[in-house]
Amino acid sequence: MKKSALQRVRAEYQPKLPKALQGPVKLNIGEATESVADQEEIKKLFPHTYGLPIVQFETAEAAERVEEPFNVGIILSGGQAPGGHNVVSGIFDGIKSLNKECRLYGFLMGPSGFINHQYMELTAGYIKDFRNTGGFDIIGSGRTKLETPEQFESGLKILKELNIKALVIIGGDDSNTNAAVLAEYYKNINAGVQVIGVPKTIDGDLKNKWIETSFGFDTACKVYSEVIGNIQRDCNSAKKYYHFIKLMGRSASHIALECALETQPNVCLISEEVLAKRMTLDNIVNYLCYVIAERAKLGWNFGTVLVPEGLIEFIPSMKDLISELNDVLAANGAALEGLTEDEKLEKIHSMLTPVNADLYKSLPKTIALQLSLDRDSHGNVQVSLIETESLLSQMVAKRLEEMAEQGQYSGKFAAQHHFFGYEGRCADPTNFDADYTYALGYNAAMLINSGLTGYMSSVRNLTDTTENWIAGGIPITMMMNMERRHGHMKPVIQKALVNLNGRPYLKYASMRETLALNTLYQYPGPIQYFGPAEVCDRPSMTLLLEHDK
Ligand code: FBP
Repeated sequence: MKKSALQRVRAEYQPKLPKALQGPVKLNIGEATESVADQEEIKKLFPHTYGLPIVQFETAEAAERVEEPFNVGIILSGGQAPGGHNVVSGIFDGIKSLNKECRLYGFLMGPSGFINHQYMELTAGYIKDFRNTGGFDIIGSGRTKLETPEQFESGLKILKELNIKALVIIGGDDSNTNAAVLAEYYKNINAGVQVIGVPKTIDGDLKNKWIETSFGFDTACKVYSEVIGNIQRDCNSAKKYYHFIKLMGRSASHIALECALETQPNVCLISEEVLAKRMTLDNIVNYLCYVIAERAKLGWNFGTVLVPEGLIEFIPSMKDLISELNDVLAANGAALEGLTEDEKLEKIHSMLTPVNADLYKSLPKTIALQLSLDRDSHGNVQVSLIETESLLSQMVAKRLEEMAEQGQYSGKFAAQHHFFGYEGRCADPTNFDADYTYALGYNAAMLINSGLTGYMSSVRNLTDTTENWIAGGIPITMMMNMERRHGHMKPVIQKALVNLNGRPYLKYASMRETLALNTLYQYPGPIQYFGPAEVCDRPSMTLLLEHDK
């Protein structure tokens, strides 16, 4: 692989570890735990891994010799997130620090590699080229769900063949839920295999009291904030466009909120607020038109609007429409095949209940078609494929015309559209993510050596210096509750949506009116890997505010 200058120099970066992990470790065992809700049900479903204690590492006086070398397997699961490669190098360095003969195997292309026995050994020479880089290309990732006993048994065969004592699953809330189910399964059959989870996702929605942030969120938001800042400079220079910028985050609006705190756009929509206030699409459009009309009065026919990717599913009326569309499409797939676009729209329209049919008809044709696209393997609409940013701008343009006719608006409106998502998922990790992921991986190795299973690697106190980060493990069952998924009650890790009583949201809400009716853009600039700590090591605003910093 030909390397860029930055790649060559950045490869030399040595991620910082918390003090507790810098030498031999001692395990501190806390009190027994309970799940966050539905204790009885979760306990029944996880009889062997429920109620485990929180554990924390401390510096030990002397290293305990690890006589027997052991082997570890890893899976990268779901969407890419910056720092995954450093989790891998952290695990590698961690197990090698215990015994040079320990080996690390990577299952290829996500859980499917585990089930289908596709793997490779990760050696020092191979890992070297991936240290401090973004991406998951070291072994690839995939979205196969690891959830059936047949898959667990198939995986167990290869684990036994390779003499693997522990499997590390690096994934989001669903993958870590599955890690807990797998840990329980292996414990129940005495398989002699431990399972450890690592919290990953740029969406930032795998977090709670014990997992302060998922890795990748910091880097992805900084990439998006850089380009939003650049667009804002362009916007303020030419003063002729409204930029509608959609930001990834399948469900929660953490990314949009973080970028708003970093860049101070004129508007940032927050899906969780839309749901809480039971706002309609019209309410949102009217609010945008109010801001645009007020700015026009000041002579400003330009601005920026951040739109979270998942917005459409949080608008109650759209949610109802999408849900009915899911059923209609599932039941009538054959009848819709081969129709022209117009025929398809007409046919679907005729099959919807009157309220949903009206809403469907009111949507721009492109959006109605996007809503009628094939569902993912779980029957869900693929929100990242719906151009919400253009839906909003088209509806705004129409409404502004009406307002102009009624003498309520006299500006000019021209829109530009952007979608930022994939470009942030494989960026080279920030110093924060590089250190955090390396520590999560190294810590996972120590959890394995302590014989634990059903734990998530946890590194906390993240707004303090790396030295003072707290390393340990949290029983995954502790983060679980029961939720209805695809018609059945299932034990799952609670997804963290934007908390409307939390400091990050309240901070943005307190500035909102001022930002809308002024031009107070902030320009964060590109991620810096070398230079003053206040520029290079600063964690996300969300994390700082959540910890009252
Ligand atoms: P994970 O939750 O698996 O980390 O993925 C997050 C995400 O980046 C979402 O923000 C986005 O909606 C989705 O992945 C896109 O998925 P895909 O890569 O399959 O297009």
